[in-house]
Amino acid sequence: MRVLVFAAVLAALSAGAAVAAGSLEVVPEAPVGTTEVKIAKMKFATPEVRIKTGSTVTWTNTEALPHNVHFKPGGSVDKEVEGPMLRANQTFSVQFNTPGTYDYICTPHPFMKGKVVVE
Ligand SMILES: [Cu+2]
Repeated sequence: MRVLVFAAVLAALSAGAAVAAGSLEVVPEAPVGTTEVKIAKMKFATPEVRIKTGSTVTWTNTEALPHNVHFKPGGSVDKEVEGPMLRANQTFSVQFNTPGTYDYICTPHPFMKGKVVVE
């Protein structure tokens, strides 16, 4: 799944710099200054974070049970982004390029909810 996400990002990048960056962009590594959201006890420990446009959020699963981060179309989300299942201590990073409110869930545990407010 991780490979598929990267392939999609590479395909998007190779489509040309003239194409505007999407509102959500999966990035391969946690950049310096990223906003961190830990996943613990079947919850997103910081369920709402506020960031500046162009900033990155990195999720880290801190427990043995696998979780992911899944944005479904709606609200400010214009295309679905389903992150890979994260095992313990694995991370997933997304850069937000457009202001708005981005709600997300964990695919296998849809009661796990979070939101990124991009200002
Ligand atoms: Cu989960």
